[in-house]
Amino acid sequence: MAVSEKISEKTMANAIRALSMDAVQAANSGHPGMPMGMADVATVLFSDFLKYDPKAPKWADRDRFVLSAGHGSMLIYSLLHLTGYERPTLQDIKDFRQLSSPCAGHPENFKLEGVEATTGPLGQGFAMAVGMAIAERHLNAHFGDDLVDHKTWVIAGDGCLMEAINHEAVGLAGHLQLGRLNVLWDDNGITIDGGTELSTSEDIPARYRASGWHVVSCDGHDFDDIRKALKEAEADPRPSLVACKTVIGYGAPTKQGTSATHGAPLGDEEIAGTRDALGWDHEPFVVPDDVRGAWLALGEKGAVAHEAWNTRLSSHGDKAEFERRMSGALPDGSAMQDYLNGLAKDPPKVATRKASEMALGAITAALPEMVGGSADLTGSNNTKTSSTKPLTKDDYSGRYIYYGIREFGMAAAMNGMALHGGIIPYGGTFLVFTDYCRGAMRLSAIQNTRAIYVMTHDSIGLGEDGPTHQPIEHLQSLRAMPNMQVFRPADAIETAECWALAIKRSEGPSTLALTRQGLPPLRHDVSVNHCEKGAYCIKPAENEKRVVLIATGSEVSLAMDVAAGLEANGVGADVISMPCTELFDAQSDAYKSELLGDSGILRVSIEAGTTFGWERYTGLDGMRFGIDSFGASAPIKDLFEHFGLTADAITPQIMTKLG
Ligand SMILES: Cc1ncc(C[n+]2csc(CCOP(=O)(O)OP(=O)(O)O)c2C)c(N)n1
Ligand SMILES: [Mg+2]
Repeated sequence: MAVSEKISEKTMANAIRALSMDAVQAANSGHPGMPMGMADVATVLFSDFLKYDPKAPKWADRDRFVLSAGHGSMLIYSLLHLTGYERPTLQDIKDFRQLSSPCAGHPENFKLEGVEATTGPLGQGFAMAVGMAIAERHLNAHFGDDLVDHKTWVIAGDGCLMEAINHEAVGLAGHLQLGRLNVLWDDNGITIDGGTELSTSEDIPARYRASGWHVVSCDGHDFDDIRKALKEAEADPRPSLVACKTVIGYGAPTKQGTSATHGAPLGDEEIAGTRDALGWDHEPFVVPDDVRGAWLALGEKGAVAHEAWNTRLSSHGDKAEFERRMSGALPDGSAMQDYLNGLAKDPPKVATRKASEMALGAITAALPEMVGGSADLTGSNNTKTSSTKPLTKDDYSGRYIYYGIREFGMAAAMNGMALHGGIIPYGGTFLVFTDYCRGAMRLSAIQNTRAIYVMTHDSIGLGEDGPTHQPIEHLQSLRAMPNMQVFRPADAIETAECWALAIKRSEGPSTLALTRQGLPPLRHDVSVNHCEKGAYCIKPAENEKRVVLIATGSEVSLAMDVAAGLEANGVGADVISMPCTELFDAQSDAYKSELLGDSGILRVSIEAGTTFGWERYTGLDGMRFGIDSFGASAPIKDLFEHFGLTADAITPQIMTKLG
């Protein structure tokens, strides 16, 4: 035990309690109960178990610590501050929840080094930690113990364990036997509405054991007992759940053990009573030097392991490659251009999901950091390549994860891998099931993670499976998500270009919306990545231009047919392929108006999804062809006819509108 002789662990934990209740009181908002309840457990974790170096928060072989119960953010802010991270400063903590402070309401990975993941949506931190633990084992299999040998620790609450995603995350971690994943459950029997008996009768340890986990429990306020349980968790080859029996709001004389401490300031009187009860007689935000010194001494311990690791790295044969992968930089090489040059010679008529598989063949061969997978739709999503052998509990070196029917868990695990670093994750399901992934996709966007969603069966073009499987509002709703780039390529060449853009995009997620049905090749030149500007003219008007047709994905070829009909009537029509509206929106006004034409031009959008939002490009006086109801079950040809998405249906309407 390296804790200072003089300062008891209880006193150290009380520093967390005091900072937490004071910060929440000052902000007049926040959650004191959880940090006060878990302060003792966290003190033991940061004393004797977690491998970290506050002077090097990004050290690649640090243990990952995820506060899945993100509402307890003052716990992690206190820990980072006390152990000597540069931020948060004491002032940052005093400014808890204010715009100027990195101590946001919930932990944000982009605001503080040391915060590994943005948490708050309950259950997702835990599920991201599963991805981190996969990443650790995978990189260990490639680079060995000398470079990659760390653990993943999670603090999760009753809520994290109750959420549906927990079932997926626990199932995946148990199946892959992620023994270095240890979850400390704040087993306080309280949620917002009151006692957990209001809403659950689940035997949680039994569920975890049945999923291949090791479970141990401890008194979360008995330091020796906590230490014993964490040792057992570390030693067990299975992922571990440590049920820490705690009292929420520990120390608050009248409110502890009740939901009153969950998410509201304790109030001046209760805080004074807590100071008495804990024997903490310091002013708000004051941590006495000896207590601070004891915490800083803990933080300094990690430098030794870090230094030893630096020495191993400096003489390691894989140093350059390891550092490249962890930095997220792409390797030099021309694999994608070579592939595109090959495509251009004889562009195939294939579904874009197939074109994606072909592109992935080239990309995964050239980029060992790509780790793919699918939520049980491998053969439909076309996500597996000859370079991506399965990642299993017996062989973590594999690069393909059979996620099972766990879309949300998959997306969260992808975030975890991307946050861990060293991996570019991609994963597939049907576009319609982005609804199941959405919470994690949103966190990809918030956290700026390079997670690539391969979403196939992107319209009624999937045919007979019918309305439950046919996305309608999905494209537009994903486009509405800030920092999510949605790509809908029109043919094999555009698909490769979109893949190249998704991979290059280190600062955020991408969704590729891909067809089930075959599409004709439209592009032949590959000298420039035309998708880079989000939209481009794929066919200029031959007659005097009166119409601009804007289409995406499978409807670009339909727009070409419509344009041919218009030209036959003497009406000039540009066809704009718009594979990525977000990238187009970022172009100059000049480029946008060059493409969309001036006010005298009729703008027409065609996309086999909701027309909602297409006024953005067509203007209110333009025309929008799409589908504003749910789909239907029928063969593809009948469906496009039924929904009026054929050249025969569209061309005359445009002619009428032109008058
Ligand atoms: C997905 C999601 N649903 C709801 C919430 C709102 N919420 C925040 S904390 C909480 C209760 C969590 O209970 P528990 O994990 O036991 O935390 P404790 O009260 O013990 O601190 C709820 C419902 C949320 N943050 N995320
Ligand atoms: Mg609770």
